[in-house]
Amino acid sequence: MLNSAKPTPGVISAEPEPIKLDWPATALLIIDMQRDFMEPGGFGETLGNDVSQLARAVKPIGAVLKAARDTGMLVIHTREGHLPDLSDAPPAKVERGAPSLRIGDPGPMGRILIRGEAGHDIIPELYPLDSEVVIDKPGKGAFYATELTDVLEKYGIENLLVCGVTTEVCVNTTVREANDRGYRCVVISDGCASYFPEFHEMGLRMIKAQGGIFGWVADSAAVLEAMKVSTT
Ligand code: TIU
Repeated sequence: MLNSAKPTPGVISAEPEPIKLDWPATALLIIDMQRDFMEPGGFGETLGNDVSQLARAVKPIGAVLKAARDTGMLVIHTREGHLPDLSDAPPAKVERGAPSLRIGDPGPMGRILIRGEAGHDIIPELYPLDSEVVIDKPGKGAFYATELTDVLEKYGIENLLVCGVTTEVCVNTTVREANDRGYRCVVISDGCASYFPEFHEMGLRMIKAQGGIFGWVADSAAVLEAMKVSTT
């Protein structure tokens, strides 16, 4: 755990300070744990990245996901991707850089970052249950052009446990969007990963700096410890 002090039951040992959450008003938000980012042959690799850097987040997310399922917490998964006709993919996104394959091109896991293709799907280890919410998003943030706000309002959610990939891209963008909308975000440090370890580190520091300017950061052990009393 980040803080060496003994945790108070139900309080997450987080930085910059411990935080107690109202559990029924808390959801687990898992960002973009898709084959396109995690596996060779997908979008992440076409951008020139070493996708093996992301594998470390799977187990911690799996542990928190299990605890969320056991305690009946609302679980929301997101997937970044586009419609087959690319009508929701801005040219600025499709055309940028010099990837080996562009969004919509055929790859080994189907068309790159296109909804319904194998690469767009969530990795088997963290596959959503039918009862869980899956948000398809065309952007980096999970609020932009999605129904996420409606879902959170419907379930009375005020707090988000956030994890997924990548730390400085879709996780950070979503946390910033959530912060502006008034949600408390606790980012699970070992449940996030980046193709660039130094960006992961800085991405987390940016969130918790200045008194938690965007939110709180805690590791999965601290979150799991606090969740033990979530239903008592
Ligand atoms: N490239 C990169 O680091 N991330 C993305 O393109 N999307 C997400 O972070 N999901």
